[in-house]
Amino acid sequence: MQRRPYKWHNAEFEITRSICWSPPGCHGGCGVLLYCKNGRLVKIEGDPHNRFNNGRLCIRGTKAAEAMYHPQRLKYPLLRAGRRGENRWRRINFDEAIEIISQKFSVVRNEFGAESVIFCKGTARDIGGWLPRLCYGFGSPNYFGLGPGSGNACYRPRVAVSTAVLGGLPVPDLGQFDSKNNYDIKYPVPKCILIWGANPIDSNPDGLFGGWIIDLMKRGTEIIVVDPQRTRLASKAKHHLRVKPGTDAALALGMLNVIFKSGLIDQEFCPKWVLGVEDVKTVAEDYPPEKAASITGLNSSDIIEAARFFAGNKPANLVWGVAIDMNPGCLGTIQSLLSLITLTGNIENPGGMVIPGGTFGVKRRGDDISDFPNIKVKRIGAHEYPLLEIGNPYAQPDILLDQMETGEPYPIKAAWIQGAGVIPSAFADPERALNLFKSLDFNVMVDVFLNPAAVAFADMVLPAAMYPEKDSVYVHFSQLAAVNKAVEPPGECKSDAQIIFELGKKLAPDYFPWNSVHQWLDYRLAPSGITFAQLRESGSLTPPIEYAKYAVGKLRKNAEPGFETPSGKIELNSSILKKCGLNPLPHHKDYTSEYQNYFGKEEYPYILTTGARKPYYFCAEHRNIASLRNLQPEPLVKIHPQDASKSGINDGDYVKIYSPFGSCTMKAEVSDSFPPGVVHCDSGWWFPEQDGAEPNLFGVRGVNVNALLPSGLQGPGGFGYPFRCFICNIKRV
Ligand SMILES: Nc1nc2c(c(=O)[nH]1)N[C@H]1C(S)=C(S)[C@@H](COP(=O)(O)OP(=O)(O)OC[C@H]3O[C@@H](n4cnc5c(=O)[nH]c(N)nc54)[C@H](O)[C@@H]3O)O[C@H]1N2
Ligand SMILES: Nc1nc2c(c(=O)[nH]1)N[C@H]1C(S)=C(S)[C@@H](COP(=O)(O)OP(=O)(O)OC[C@H]3O[C@@H](n4cnc5c(=O)[nH]c(N)nc54)[C@H](O)[C@@H]3O)O[C@H]1N2
Ligand SMILES: [Mo]
Repeated sequence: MQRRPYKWHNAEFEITRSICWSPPGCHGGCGVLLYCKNGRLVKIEGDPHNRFNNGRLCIRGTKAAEAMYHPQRLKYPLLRAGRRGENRWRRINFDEAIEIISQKFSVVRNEFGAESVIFCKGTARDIGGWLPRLCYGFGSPNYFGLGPGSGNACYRPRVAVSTAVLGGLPVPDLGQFDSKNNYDIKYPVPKCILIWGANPIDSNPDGLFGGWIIDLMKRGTEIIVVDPQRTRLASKAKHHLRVKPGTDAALALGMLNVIFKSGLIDQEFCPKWVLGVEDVKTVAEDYPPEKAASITGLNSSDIIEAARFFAGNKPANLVWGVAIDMNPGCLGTIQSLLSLITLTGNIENPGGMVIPGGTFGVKRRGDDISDFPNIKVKRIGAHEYPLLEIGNPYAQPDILLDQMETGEPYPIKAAWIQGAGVIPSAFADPERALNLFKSLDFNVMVDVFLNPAAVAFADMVLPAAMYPEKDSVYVHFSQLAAVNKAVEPPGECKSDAQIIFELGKKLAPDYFPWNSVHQWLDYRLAPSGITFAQLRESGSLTPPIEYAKYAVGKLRKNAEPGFETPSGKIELNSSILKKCGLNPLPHHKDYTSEYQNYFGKEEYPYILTTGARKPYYFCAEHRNIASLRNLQPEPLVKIHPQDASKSGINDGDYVKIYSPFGSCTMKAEVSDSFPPGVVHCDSGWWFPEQDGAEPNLFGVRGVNVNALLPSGLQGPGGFGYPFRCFICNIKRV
């Protein structure tokens, strides 16, 4: 292990090596050098020695100090002083805060049961490693991911279905792993990357650095982009398939049809390791390219060419994004895409898709519920949606809202919300969600700024430290690294882990035996055999990669060859999905047409897609960071020139976007970056500079596109939501 100090001096600077992580929000992983002067962070640079980003850094990454030293930053615990919504607060100290919370939560536990307290995180990242222990240790099974809430429609559907079908989440081998240990295998540049519903060079989601794709393109990789939007990557693609939102599964099935007909199924891999090939073929026979073309709005010749190119150019891999999950039909899409990579033999091959072997044994997500025998009650949604228990289990937020309303089978009384916004991001039908959270007895939020939801329903707000102000550990498939503190946090801000630790000591002391968070860090790192002190000196560690692990029994708990599924094979006709009462095979269902037929194609002629990522904002964050806000001061709705002229809308006009359920108003960007018939609205907007008190709530109401969506539209299995395939109409205001 290489050793370098993690802190050093250069001229007037003290420099700390660290990892850019939330807060401020980022899925992160970029190595950074934090330049400090007199105890203040003055400059951030990408760390050239970190293999993840090789010195590169995005615009938000360079601006973290602006967030840290922002005048509106939360610095002390706040206790609500007025009524909820009045935005009046009283400063208290941390010990008082912890005392009040533990008393309130204990009362609920005694009177109603621990399950009546829910523990939620959002897209904020350095929480998931810690919070499950507090939740389960307290005795509640109800650990939620509210990023987003509706339909659990981010990442979790892909993890659950992949785990059911092939025993784990396959990730694209983009050269990010350390292949030094594989002496006989040289990393081959993938011939093709299929980028589907993802825009990784702007989003860099979940441990995937978009720059790796650009590096590979420079070495000859061709890309196929499936996205209605002409993204920067799409503009450089060999094939850009501008699929009609919500019809992805039909396209994937059309491609499978071509691949079967062209004899491009991998005849070495499939007979040995895959079940259900014939069943998938039968499904795909129903989607000849002409039919797929008419459903998806594409040309059949483009579908044929793209399918042949993908299947005929091994190794190929798949970079898939959240657009897949933002459709009630996501299970069918995910199954279809897993079929595409499996049937072309791009599983566990160099440059294809690999099922990561783990990050030196360290768990990214903290503890599992199974380690807490004290919990006898099932998670919310587990009864209705057994698939939730597979892969990366969370409770189900749509059922949560229903349960908050009915109190059945038991009441919900209090919520711990750490790094989640609730509105504008997490829920469709935001007013219903707001009212239901308001109906609880006691709500705590842990954040770095006061957001609309905190004003609307929090009774206490705790201030979290930002990443340059804390020690922590970054764990992801391609990297294990220390987050190193460079400066002291302001006021009484504490790291998320520290806050959880202090509350855990009170509420679940048996599960928090340590004297400090550093001891807890060492406990989490223990499987890797190194301590936090060693890790921070070693710098970022890249896990080794091993291919074809199925052949040598390295994917199964019983050490037999094969995949960690009931049959030991990849189950494209999935026995687990079948057992969960779900369609076990790839399939397509056009929900958007159903909505349109029901509510009228004339009244709602447009398909509404939302929230495609932009580099300068992270979900609902950064609207208060002046240097970023200047780049796009207000929310935009993208409308194709043809559609704009039909409705008499000019670039820069204010436009009302409405559905049968609600509306919002945004400024028009007339642009052909989305195809005709598709309207794109930004999501996550509020105006931190405006009045926070009700009813204004920082202006969140007029610009929240989620107000157009009703609740209850989650797809089969409790997964997927039409955030990217709903219906709307537009008019100039
Ligand atoms: N800069 C920045 N980075 C982020 C975030 C952020 O807010 N800002 N958010 C983080 C989070 S929470 C997530 S989940 C990830 C998401 O990151 P990605 O998974 O990369 O997803 P997006 O960029 O939101 O959307 C990808 C593409 O989906 C397209 N799309 C829209 N509808 C459809 C459809 O029906 N089908 C298909 N095939 N494509 C469609 C959009 O045009 C968009 O280009 O990014 C993370 N990283
Ligand atoms: N219409 C539409 N809606 C969407 C989406 C879309 O594409 N379209 N995208 C959805 C997706 S994929 C997601 S993941 C959700 C995101 O939904 P949320 O997770 O609710 O995202 P935010 O609203 O940004 O709220 C996150 C809050 O956490 C705080 N925070 C950030 N990092 C940390 C941290 O490390 N610790 C603590 N304590 N606080 C932190 C931020 O300041 C912010 O207030 O939005 C979803 N909503
Ligand atoms: Mo997300």
